[in-house]
Amino acid sequence: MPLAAELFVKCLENEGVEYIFGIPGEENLYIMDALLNSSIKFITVRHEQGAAFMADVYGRLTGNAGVCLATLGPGATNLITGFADANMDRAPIVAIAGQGATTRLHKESHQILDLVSLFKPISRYSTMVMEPENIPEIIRKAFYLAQGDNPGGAFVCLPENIAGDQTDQNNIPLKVYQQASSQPTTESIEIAVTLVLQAQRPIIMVGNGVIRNEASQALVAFAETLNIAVAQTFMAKGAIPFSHPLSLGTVGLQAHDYVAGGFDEADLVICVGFDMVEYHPHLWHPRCDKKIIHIHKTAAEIDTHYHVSASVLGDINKALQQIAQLAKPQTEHISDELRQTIIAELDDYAQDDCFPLKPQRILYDTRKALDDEDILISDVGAHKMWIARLYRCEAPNTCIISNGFASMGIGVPGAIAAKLANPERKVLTITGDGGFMMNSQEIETALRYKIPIVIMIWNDHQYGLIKWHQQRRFGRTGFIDFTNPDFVKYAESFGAKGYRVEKAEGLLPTLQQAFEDDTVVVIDVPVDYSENMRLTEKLGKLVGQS
Ligand SMILES: Cc1ncc(C[n+]2csc(CCOP(=O)(O)OP(=O)(O)O)c2C)c(N)n1
Repeated sequence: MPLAAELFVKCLENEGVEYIFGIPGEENLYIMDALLNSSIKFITVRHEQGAAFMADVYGRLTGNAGVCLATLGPGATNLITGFADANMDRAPIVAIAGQGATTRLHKESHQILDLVSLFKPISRYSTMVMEPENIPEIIRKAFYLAQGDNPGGAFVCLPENIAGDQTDQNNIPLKVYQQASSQPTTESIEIAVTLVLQAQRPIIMVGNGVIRNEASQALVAFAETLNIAVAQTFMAKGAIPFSHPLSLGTVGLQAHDYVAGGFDEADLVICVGFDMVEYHPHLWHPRCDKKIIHIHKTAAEIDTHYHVSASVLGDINKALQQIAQLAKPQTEHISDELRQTIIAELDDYAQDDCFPLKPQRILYDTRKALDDEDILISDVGAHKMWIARLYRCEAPNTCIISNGFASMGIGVPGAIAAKLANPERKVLTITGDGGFMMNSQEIETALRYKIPIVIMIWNDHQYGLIKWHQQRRFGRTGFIDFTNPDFVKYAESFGAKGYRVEKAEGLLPTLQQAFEDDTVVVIDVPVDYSENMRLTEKLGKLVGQS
């Protein structure tokens, strides 16, 4: 008779799980042992937070839930930040934790926490296996909900005594299926078409839902057919190529985006796959004076500034195709002032030889070093704001920014997962020195599994974004300074390569060399963040979320 842990692993295989990221513990010994006979590759990491971020980015890039695993108590709590990040960024993730035996869960007991309650507010589903025969249903439900219309986190814990119980041979994994998206109703399409026909100055706002639902092509066709310009949120970068004439660029950083992004002059905002956690509607719809069409798989959140005139729910591809067929093209579209400003700004700084380097110069050279399909993973901080604004992203899922939960520390583990999911592409993470030190230990993981990634650190010895906010709000700063290790020596001590950029012209050749090195490479790039306040002076206060 198979053990419950063996059935559990069979069910994961049945879901197509390729990797599990995690750290074993005493209470999940049975699972770890069952994994020895499995096709699933276990990636042993150095901190459970790293495992959760890896699962987060793997889920976001592939659409299949990334899986992370920890022991009970402290192992499970260490998963929380990366797991919450995935849940709020709507990346499918399944977290598995061990749990103490059911004979001691009712009382104070070593390392016992009520894990189901702990994960409940940050997940779509949180449960504990109480009987081995429930495992097929629980695993199916976890993946079904994590990968559903509103994707996110599912948490399952397995008490150690249940894991070691025997289970019936007939207890087998359930058939895997994902409910097909419902079709938008004719009535909702008609209402949307009427609004588009009535509009004088429509604008499209794209959120990550377009990329998640593989609707980027349909979106570009929709925009072209109707001649309507497209603004993208941070997490929708690449939904329409930056170089497309109808692309307005990425919005959501500065107060000025409301004007430069074209929202000020718009009378209709067509929100496609837009999630409110990313860019609060009061920032782009302050006067509540526009009509909104909401096209998504899930219903719109209620918000004073997001009062929708039409809600087209269901398959996003179908919705876009059907509306485009029935509506008429606009004679002119909102001007791409924001995109033109960005092109001009990048060109202005292309040869800037100041040292430390300006963010604009770094991103200009970074774009040169990466092909359109290569992947850039941003960490969280001032560098993220610059990446969101200036990185010219040409294809979906090639610039990964966490903008829902927006947790520091995602960069290094995220790059590892991105490379595992896309071994043929170059993967770069840009991180602040603060965020880098939160999960830098995963350099060892990347080296051990021979996962070549390039880590570019914007070195300013400070929590740069917080300094930016302090300068703007109070005109003085505090509590943001720290010292760094020698990043080159630090990298080398792991067996990775380390480079320090010592002049502006040095960056591009160093990046090119780093990708040729085909190992884990750390590049220390001193950055000049005095540009932050200059941007604020030019474009108004920073509204992008940290
Ligand atoms: C885990 C976590 N802690 C704190 C914050 C708040 N926060 C956002 S950005 C930031 C500073 C980031 O500093 P650094 O990594 O050096 O990047 P920089 O801003 O200098 O580019 C902080 C503390 C956060 N988003 N996530």
